[in-house]
Amino acid sequence: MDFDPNFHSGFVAIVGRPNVGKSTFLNRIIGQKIAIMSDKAQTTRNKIQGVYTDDDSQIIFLDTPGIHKPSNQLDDFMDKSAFSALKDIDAVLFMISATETRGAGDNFIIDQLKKIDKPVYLIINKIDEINPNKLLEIMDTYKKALNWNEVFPISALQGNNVDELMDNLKDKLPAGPQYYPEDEVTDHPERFIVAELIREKILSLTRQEIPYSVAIDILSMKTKDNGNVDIQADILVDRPGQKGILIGKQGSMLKKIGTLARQDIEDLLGSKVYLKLWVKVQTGWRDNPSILKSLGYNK
Ligand code: GDP
Ligand code: MG
Ligand code: K
Repeated sequence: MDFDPNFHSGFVAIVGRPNVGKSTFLNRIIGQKIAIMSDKAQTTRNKIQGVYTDDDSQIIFLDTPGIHKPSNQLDDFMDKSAFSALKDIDAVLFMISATETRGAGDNFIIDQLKKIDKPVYLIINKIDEINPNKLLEIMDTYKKALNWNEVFPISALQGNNVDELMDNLKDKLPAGPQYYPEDEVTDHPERFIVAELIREKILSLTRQEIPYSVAIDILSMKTKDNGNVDIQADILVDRPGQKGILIGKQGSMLKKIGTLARQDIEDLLGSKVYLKLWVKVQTGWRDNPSILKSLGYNK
């Protein structure tokens, strides 16, 4: 690998409660829909790696899942993957929302961050929603919580102060190689992103708040001679009632999910997509290690 002493690179973890704007931030700086967004909490289940590259730097971002109390194996997995990620990183962005008061979730994360010996930035997001007095108040609330390396108020949505944050971050990273080719925006297989796009549609179309009871299993993904992509996937649910909801009256819900997901997948892959979905009841999949493993939760 070429080594240019003026090139800075490293791994940066983004942590923070659900819905503070982590995915919005990643999407803004990387400019591609690789981190899945939703108004519902916990959409980002796996850590998604986004790669930012410019002339003199490369930053590999880890978008970690929301941190919460473990209650089953999947939650355990999430906690482990979120914090094992912190060992190999060069800096952490701890993001909060200016519109929310400091809570137990924030304190839990701060306690974890105390254990690591890396620069930690406090990112106060959504400043477009508040007035300057409120911002000072928030800074005061967090000032003594941790020995922050930097404090950056930003709006991930509107872009305020985001360039300044990125410049600062680049300076802080060590001289290092370009780990990934420039055109590679994620090192996750396309399958994973496709599954997340399908899951995103399910969460936004069904109003139920059952964050973990739906999983997507991509059975096959094939490019045909004419360039079209054939995708077959199972939607796994926990209970028969959920199957009914997802299929809908005469299949109407499943059709809607399929249509919306297909459009996004076509945008992502840049080819015509044929998407076939099935709904299957697999009671207790969340606590079944072999199913979790087959779905890619095998860290
Ligand atoms: P995540 O769960 O931390 O990844 O949060 P998301 O990026 O999914 O954002 C959650 C919600 O907050 C979405 O509706 C975003 O549009 C919104 N949001 C994110 N950043 C900002 C911001 O800077 N300002 C405002 N007003 N809304 C934001
Ligand atoms: Mg997210
Ligand atoms: K979210």
